[in-house]
Amino acid sequence: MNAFAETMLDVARVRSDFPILEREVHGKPLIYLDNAATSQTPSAVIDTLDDYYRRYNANIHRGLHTLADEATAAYEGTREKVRAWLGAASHREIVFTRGTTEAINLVANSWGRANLRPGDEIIVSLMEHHSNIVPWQMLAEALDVTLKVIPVDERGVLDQAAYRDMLGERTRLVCVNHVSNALGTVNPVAEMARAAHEHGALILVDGAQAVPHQRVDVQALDVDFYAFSGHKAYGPTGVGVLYGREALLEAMPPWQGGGEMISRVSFEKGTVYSEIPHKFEAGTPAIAEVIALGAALDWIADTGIDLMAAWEHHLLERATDKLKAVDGLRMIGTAPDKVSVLSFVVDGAHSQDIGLLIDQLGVAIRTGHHCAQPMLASMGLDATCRASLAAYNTPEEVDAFVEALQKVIAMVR
Ligand code: C6P
Repeated sequence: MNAFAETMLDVARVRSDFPILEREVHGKPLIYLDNAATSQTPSAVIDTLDDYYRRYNANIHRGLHTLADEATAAYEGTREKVRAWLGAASHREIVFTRGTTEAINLVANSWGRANLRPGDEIIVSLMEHHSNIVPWQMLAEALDVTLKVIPVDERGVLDQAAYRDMLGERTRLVCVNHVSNALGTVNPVAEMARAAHEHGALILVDGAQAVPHQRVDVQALDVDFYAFSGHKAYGPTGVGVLYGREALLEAMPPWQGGGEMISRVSFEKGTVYSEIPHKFEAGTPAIAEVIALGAALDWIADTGIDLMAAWEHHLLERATDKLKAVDGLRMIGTAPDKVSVLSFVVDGAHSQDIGLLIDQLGVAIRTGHHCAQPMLASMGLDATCRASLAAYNTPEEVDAFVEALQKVIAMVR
């Protein structure tokens, strides 16, 4: 038991920030273990959304009235918070998107279409979420670019030797997640970035599962692009972030046209685009959600990301030990460096049946392919059960989850 984490994170206080944790499901206290899909939102985030619509709902930029000024200041204030949170050099490097998926599609459609030529190579890993596979497949098909796939060992660890062998003079971009949503593996992205750069390639990191669980510093990692979603980091849905190095974003063409992303439009003289990052934010953005993402980052900062990480690690170890003792259960993803995720299959029990029945006992877990079909298929699987942790989970919930799981397994076998 990690006595440090036990004493330092006041989990009762953390939980009191999340009204939804008080609800019951099927007459049982909710045990929410689907945090990798979407984490719950603290009152501070809910109140920020509410406050925006009650007090200063207005479209941002260009407005001359007070409400527009206030909304713009709060929106741009979040950009600065995200910059500081990711350790980016400039707020110009922070683009708001709808989520990780849109951030990756932005890079594929803008940087990819402007820079890739037939015969170029993009490296992705086998353990990517579909949102870091499909945009590259679409691009590869359109531009006659080759996709190479880094293999993964039976523990769920990327084969770094194979990766280094794949890098070559045709490699233009490496796309890898910081943390795998299906396995929980933490990938050595700083080391992978160094190797990519040695070959003159760029690296895009999908940080959707990393930002909620660990400190991220894009300059220390020395990555070129980094993406994450608000709704997995205690923030609202509909908002995400693309970090991109300033020089890269400057040189990239816009990928969506419309309002906000122009400084002048004329049929006679042509259109002049806005400066970065606005060049990549066409149309009215998710203003309230962006502002509330700032509140989520404040909440994480106040709670303490290191404390949260230590606490979650303690829960992960406890849950792993208990699950290992369950008869016929096989953990999927046993990398030495893992966060938050417990993926598993059980002999003689369908994952979907487990998910449905355990819900009846108040426990929310996810079952299926977790949008990582290539990874699961390589392990001979089409689905797993996945419990994923957040800072508000408790050792008692972990114990109750494993107890409920035992009951469910006894019912379905
Ligand atoms: N993973 C999960 O249950 P969006 O939908 O754009 O916010 O995030 C997509 C995404 C990208 N990368 C990783 C590593 C992810 O985990 C996700 C979302 C959810 O695991 C939904 S499938």
